[in-house]
Amino acid sequence: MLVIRFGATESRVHISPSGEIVAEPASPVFSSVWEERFPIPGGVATHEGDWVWCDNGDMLCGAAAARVGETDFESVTGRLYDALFARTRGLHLYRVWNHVPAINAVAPGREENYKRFCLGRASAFEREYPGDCERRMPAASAVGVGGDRLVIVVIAGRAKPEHFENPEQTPAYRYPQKYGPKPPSFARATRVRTRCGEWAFVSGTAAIKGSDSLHAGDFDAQSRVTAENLFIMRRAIGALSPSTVLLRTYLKPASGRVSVDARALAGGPCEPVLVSADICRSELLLECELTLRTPLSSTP
Ligand code: 3EB
Repeated sequence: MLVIRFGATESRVHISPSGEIVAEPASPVFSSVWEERFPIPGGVATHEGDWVWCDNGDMLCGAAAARVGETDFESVTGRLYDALFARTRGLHLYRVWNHVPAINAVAPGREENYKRFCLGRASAFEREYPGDCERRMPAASAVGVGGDRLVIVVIAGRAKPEHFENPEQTPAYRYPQKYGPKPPSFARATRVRTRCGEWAFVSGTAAIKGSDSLHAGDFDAQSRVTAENLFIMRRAIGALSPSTVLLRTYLKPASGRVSVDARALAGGPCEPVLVSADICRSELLLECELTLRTPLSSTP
């Protein structure tokens, strides 16, 4: 079992007494539900350096938290990703969450922290999958978090997943250089059939068409474009009739909002979690993501 719990005052990851991997990013919550639970049964949980892992032979989940500072943003990101890749070798990545401290801050003489994070992550992808990076990139999100620890959470597994792009958005890994020296390393959605059920993950999704942010400063207009992009991705991943739809929304504190129309954003009923977090592009006021899950019927 993987649990992602918001509302902590300091980011940390740990193994619970019942053997669950628990990631607690230091982000305030607005919703009454503070955590998302990913029912990945069984497995043995272990500590390995910055990471905690739980492996049930079919799916592997992990979480890490590590201090990052002005001088070492790229190298700490690279170190965490190198360890992630070492542990998931022979498996496929399904979903990665990145919680980046001071995400929009710029240290003197440096790029913005998000761009430095992207550089560290992209370099690690290239080291692990030379010449084959893009096909390996799973659904992901990267948002701000309080404190000074970079938090990374990952779900991987044996079964080969399918990755999807949004035809109305430039693939993030081909964003032009103005968004940073190395583009973000993720797919818009990932779907996989595992022994623990069928999963689909829609990446952090915002008011972007092509590679441009739309409607700077207009929350309602950004919400409409975000809902449309989520709908496009739900259609792209196909006829999955999920028993569970988790909607996580990140609201930028500066948006002044504390609620959203979850049903409109998810395109139907969902379990909404509403988190306060800065978004990687400072003009974006919200970002949403989906986790869809269908248990496999007992007969194949
Ligand atoms: C975007 O569409 C908005 O860097 O991993 C969304 C999802 C975004 C993932 C990442 C960034 C990331 O580009 C930002």
